[in-house]
Amino acid sequence: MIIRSLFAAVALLSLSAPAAPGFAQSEAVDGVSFDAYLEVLKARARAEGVSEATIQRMTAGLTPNDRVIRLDRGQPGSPTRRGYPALAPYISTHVNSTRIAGGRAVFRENRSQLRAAEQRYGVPAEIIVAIFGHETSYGRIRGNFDLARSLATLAWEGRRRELFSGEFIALMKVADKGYSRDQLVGSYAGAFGNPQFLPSVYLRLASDGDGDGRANIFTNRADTFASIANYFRDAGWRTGQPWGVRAYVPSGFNVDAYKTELKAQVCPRVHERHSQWKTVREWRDLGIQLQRSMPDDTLASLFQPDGPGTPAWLLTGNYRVILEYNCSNYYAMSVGLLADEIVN
Ligand SMILES: [Ca+2]
Repeated sequence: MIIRSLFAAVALLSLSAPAAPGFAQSEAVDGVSFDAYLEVLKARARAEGVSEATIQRMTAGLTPNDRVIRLDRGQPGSPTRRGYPALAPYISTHVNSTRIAGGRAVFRENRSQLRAAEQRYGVPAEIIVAIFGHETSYGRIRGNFDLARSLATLAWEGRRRELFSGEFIALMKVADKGYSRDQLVGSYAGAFGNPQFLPSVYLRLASDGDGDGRANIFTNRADTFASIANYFRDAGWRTGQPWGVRAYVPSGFNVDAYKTELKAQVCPRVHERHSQWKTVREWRDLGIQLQRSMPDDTLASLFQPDGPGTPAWLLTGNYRVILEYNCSNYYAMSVGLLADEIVN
């Protein structure tokens, strides 16, 4: 709050008086100057083995980007106590006919590359394509923020310094592999390429799908598919298990009676909406019917996001893997449903 009002006061000041050259609207939580903090980042990159040439080309002329900070602060927080926005309208805008047609085209046109990723990592092609569609509209919208500038700005500004300084150093290491600063552009928060990986994720999980020795997630589809699939395998995707199945809840069934009592450590507001885990057999014994069969011993949680009388799903552990990519029930449901549309 203090930061926010300080920011507002500085913004007002900049409206009432002409800005001096180099005047930045934003400032760091600890008052350190951007240039001083950039020297700290550069020293750390050097200490971690990044070449001097890379450090210089990636940081030349770097200034803080106020727009990045504004966008970062404008991120919606947790839902209000009034409840969660409805899922159905979100699905109708995100799993629309354009996106379904786009996904089917990608699926058709890249069949052999997708099959290779599916076989190597055990992750279904349609899930890979659905992630590609959600992250960048199948590669059309990858973002054009200078990643070095965005990450240096967010690290310097300091509310999540640990996260963003680490990502800045990771970006230097990505650049050191021979990617130019012009190539290293993406979202305001540092995600880039077709799968919108953060630099640290790139270093850990980006994969070479076409065997040329590089993981080019910017323009190479085989590499993009392999990288997304590797992310999913790493996050624990179980081969052969669906993400979830539409379920029919008998009238009068009280979904709330089976609410989970577990408190998730990461994004609890997302997980608190799911029921307890039960096997498919147990759910069936309670009267829940499945649209498609799943083995009786599959563990699943019941999710009826929009309340009684609206669609419900039984979600498996693979749904939680989609949440690892982006922890939002809206995102994960949308990815799962798009994947289903792509192959059905
Ligand atoms: Ca490659």
